[in-house]
Amino acid sequence: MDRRRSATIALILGAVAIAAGIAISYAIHWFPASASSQAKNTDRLYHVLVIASVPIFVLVTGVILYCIWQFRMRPGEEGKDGPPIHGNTRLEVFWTALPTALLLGLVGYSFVVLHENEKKPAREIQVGVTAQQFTWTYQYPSSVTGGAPLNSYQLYVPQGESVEFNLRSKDVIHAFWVPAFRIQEDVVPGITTHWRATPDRIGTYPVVCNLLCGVGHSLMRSEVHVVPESKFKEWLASQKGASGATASAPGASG
Ligand SMILES: [Cu+2]
Repeated sequence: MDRRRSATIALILGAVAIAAGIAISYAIHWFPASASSQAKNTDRLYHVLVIASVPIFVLVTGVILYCIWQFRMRPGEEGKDGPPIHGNTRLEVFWTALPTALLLGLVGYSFVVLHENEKKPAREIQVGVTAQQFTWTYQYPSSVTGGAPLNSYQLYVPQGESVEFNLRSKDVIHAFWVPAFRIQEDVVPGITTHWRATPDRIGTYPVVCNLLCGVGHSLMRSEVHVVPESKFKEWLASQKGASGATASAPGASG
């Protein structure tokens, strides 16, 4: 087989492998439901990273497989050594410059996505999140309830409205994670950390503590209910007069 023909076959095989890799990354749903505008950005970033990574994976794996086959030791070559090679400047410049440009591009794009996800919008409601071994409670200030502050075991948020979650811990370090929103933040005793999301899909999604915080860590789960604005107002009204967090059962949060 002449060299041109081998190169053509290698290129076709490479293109097929790249197409298959990218197709699989789209065909399989790796992630839970996407329920916030931040989740859309994060998922797009993931797809860009996969599309950039698959051709490199195919190239590196292809070169390795080719070399294993082409330069394998044949019978009678046991005592032989490879030819002495003192580098290849053009190749070295190429394999330094290309990954550098690619990495800078991807880092730049990641930064843009992160910046976009954390940007403070003009309108935003505040919700307090308190972590305690092994349960979550949520605080709605007067600015949200329009009356007395509310403390609840339930988390309701209105669809389409940016929410800043102010995270506090009563004991050890926890992590507030809503997989459907694609954001997670540590909850650290002594300080208040912040976490922002704009829920954009009606539904009920898991809230998970994602930092080993003690024996009940695996039970430290809760739910976030994304509801239309009117339902949110209704829920707030229904909670009025209820005496704090004792108003509703903590459920499985133990
Ligand atoms: Cu925890």
